[in-house]
Amino acid sequence: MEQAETIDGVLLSSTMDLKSFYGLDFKGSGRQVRLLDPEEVSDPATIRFAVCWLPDDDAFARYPNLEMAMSVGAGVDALIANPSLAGETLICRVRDPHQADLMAGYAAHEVLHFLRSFTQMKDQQNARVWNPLPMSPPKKTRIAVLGNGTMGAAIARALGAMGFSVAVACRSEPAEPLAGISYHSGSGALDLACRDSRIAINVLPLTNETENILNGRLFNQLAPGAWLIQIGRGEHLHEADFAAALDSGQLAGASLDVFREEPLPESHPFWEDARLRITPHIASDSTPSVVAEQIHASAVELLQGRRPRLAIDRHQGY
Ligand code: OXD
Repeated sequence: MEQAETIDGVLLSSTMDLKSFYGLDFKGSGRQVRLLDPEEVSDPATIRFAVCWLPDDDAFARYPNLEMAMSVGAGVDALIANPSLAGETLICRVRDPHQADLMAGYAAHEVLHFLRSFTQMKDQQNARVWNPLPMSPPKKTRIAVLGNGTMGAAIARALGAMGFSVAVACRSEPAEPLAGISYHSGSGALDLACRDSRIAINVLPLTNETENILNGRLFNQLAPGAWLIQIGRGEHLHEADFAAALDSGQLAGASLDVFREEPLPESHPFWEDARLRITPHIASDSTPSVVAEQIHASAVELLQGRRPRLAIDRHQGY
């Protein structure tokens, strides 16, 4: 009987055991797709794709015939920046609707925490103080969502459903705009979305154009005493401008989930700043079953000589 054609991939991560975390075992799939840890690879020339999360700088150098590198997450910035990944190798990402819902949940939680003064409520509870604080109706509260990919769209939908006045900054007008949401595209999009917003939520992809985009200029567009929810990438934040905006009161504080260096070093001043709410890059995670399914589908597309549907545009950076 003729043997089914197979395609081999390798798992590359400097921080996690991808196989056990995502349950990446395609044994039940007719073994059309095989995934190996680097130490299981006897002939690197047979490896046609890699599944990655924060691979080492030289991780790809060993595999001369690599055609695709796939991120187990939504972000591909670490792959684009990897010096050992050849320029012509396709880059793919997972597109997980459940991950977008998790992201929306994190954003909604931080929005309400700030707007409904839950930190003060906890302080008051600790001091046995009964002191209701004023609140403003969601419709009159403008929130800027920076980015309109899978994550941004889910956040805008969730906040819109809660009645907030949501302004989305996007590269181009969406094909299917959500009712009740205002969209700003083109060169002035960020300024327009941020103008007079009480909260800015960053979910932009990290590209050369968006590095340091959370800077003094953007903070100054927001309403005085605004809140930043930073769930994009650490490199988006201009830390000196951020410190200045906190000290001037232009920003009341921020929820920070991503950092230039992760884990956030113990000596970093963010840890001690009472104006900040810090979480360890947990705003969302991709769902293991979706990751496994999308890796398998992309590998099969490659095997069949088709461009995987989850391939990104390297030029755009996402
Ligand atoms: C991702 C992330 O890229 O979790 O998916 O940051």
